[in-house]
Amino acid sequence: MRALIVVDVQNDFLPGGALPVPRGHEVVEVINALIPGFDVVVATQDWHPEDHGSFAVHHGRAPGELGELAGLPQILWPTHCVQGSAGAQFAPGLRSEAFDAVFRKGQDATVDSYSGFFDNARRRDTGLDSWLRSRGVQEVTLVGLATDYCVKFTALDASALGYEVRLVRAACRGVELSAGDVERALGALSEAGVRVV
Ligand code: VGL
Ligand code: ZN
Repeated sequence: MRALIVVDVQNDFLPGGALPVPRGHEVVEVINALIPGFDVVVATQDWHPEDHGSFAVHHGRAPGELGELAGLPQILWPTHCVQGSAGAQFAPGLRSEAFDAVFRKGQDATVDSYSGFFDNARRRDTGLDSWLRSRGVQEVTLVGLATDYCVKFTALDASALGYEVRLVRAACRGVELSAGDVERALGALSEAGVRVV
């Protein structure tokens, strides 16, 4: 069984959103076109409480600065994807009615969660792994936002969990806080056995 994992294609990650990914909106039509080719389609949704510890405002710092959260280095982000807000909704036009399940992450204010499988401190799992396993999924294809954060860490965890992992480049966009972050992410993924197609 083959699954498509649609990572964080949410309004706040589109141009004009709170944490805009350059050309993030361009993934929507590419993902819609891929959906019919898969046995199951799941999505992740960044879903933070208002007081989430990754938000720069709670540290009296500027977005993009480095802080600490859960004992880990933490990039401090603009306030984004607050639970129930318009910014947390799926992007307009995305065929979200085709999603068989949605896994929300980043709900614990004390730790960030880039991967769709586990939080960054690996305290909790989202249920995505057991959901996929119970349906006999062995191969996963990753698409969405952002290549250098949530897509990257979801792909690395999928690979470590034993799935065959593919990433469709044309269906991902990155934040690129530093120029070259996307290329470096794709390099790290290739090295981990992810097939970038
Ligand atoms: C993401 C930064 C903060 C992502 C989520 O979806 O890649 N990046 N929260
Ligand atoms: Zn987030």
